[in-house]
Amino acid sequence: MDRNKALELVRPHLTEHRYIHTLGVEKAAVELAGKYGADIEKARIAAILHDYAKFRPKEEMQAIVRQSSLPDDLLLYGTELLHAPVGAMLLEKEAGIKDKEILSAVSYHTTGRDSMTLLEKVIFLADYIEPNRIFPGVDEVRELAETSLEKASLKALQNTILFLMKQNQLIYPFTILAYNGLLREIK
Ligand code: DGI
Ligand code: FE
Ligand code: FE
Ligand code: FE
Repeated sequence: MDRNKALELVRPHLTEHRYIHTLGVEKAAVELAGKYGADIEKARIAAILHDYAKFRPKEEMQAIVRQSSLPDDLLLYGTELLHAPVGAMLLEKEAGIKDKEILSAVSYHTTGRDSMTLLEKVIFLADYIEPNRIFPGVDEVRELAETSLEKASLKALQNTILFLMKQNQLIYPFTILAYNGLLREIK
């Protein structure tokens, strides 16, 4: 899949705001891939595709989780998480994307997981630091991203976990496993 095909594929599924975010994730992912030695073209395509399912109705995403091999415990943590694994599933089934590295980077871009691959880290972090993001703490993560993919990803996860806790939101176990995994890698 080339860049234009990927952009054509996602454009009808995204709002203007989310499309601009997607282009920002592409830029950040290409930079991170270059800096840390990931496959630049895979990072580009995974970044463009990462929020493919963001606007699917939640009932549709829940039905896909139930009908597919995706873990059913995803249904117990709110609906915001679902667009990542469901997006990977739909990209494979609807759009014929076969590259497992790209699909797993899409699948884990929201929560992360234990022992993340290089490409998974690149997309996870690019989604967090892309140039249009403005939330508190993002500049600190951008600075860490200059020197360490793992330290920056860990800080992003810590911020997300703290944010979720302050809002009394459930934390998906993969989010915690990603945190533990990165901390172990750094130590
Ligand atoms: O899709 P984006 O907005 O670009 O970013 P994203 O895919 O990282 O999704 C961010 C959302 O996901 C945000 O609302 C927080 C939520 N989230 C991330 N980890 C968890 C989570 N929500 C729950 N309930 N539990 C998690 O572990
Ligand atoms: Fe997302
Ligand atoms: Fe299932
Ligand atoms: Fe995103």
